[in-house]
Amino acid sequence: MEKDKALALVKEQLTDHRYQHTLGVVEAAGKLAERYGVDKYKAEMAAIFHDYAKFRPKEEMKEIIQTQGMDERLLSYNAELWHAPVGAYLVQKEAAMEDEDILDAIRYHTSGRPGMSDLEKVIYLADYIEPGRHFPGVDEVRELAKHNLEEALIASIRNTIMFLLKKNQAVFPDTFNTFNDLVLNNRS
Ligand code: DGI
Ligand code: FE
Ligand code: FE
Repeated sequence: MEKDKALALVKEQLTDHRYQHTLGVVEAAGKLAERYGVDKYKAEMAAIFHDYAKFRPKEEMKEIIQTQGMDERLLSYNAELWHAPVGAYLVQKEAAMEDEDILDAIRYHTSGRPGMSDLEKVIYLADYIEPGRHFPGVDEVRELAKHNLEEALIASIRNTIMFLLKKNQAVFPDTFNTFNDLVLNNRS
């Protein structure tokens, strides 16, 4: 698929603000892909589509999770988690995306998962550090991302977990498991 075609499909699904965020993720993902030897086309495609399902009605997302064999534990946690796996499903169904690496990068871009591929790491991180993000701690992660993909990813997941804990929000187990997996396997 052409990048422009993909962008046009996504633009229809998003608000202008969210589309601008998506363009930021594409830019960040392209740079990270070059830096860390990840397929740039796949990184840009996954970035373009990563928030495809962001504005689907909750009821529609819930039904897709229930009928398509997805992890139903998601339904007990924050609905913000749902657009990632549902997005992977809809991008395959509605945009005819068949590349499993790209679909996995979309699927796991919010929760992460243990054993993430480099492409998945690039998308998770690009989503966190894209130029339009301004939350506390993001500059430190941007610096880490220049030198070490794992260190940067660990910092971004740690920040996300701490952010949720401070708001007394439940943390999806995969997010903790991803953090543990990265810390335990990060040689240093
Ligand atoms: O879709 P975006 O806003 O670009 O970013 P995202 O897909 O990373 O969504 C992150 C949101 O999900 C963020 O506001 C935190 C929220 N969230 C809620 N519960 C969890 C969670 N994020 C993670 N990683 N794990 C959770 O358990
Ligand atoms: Fe997202
Ligand atoms: Fe995003």
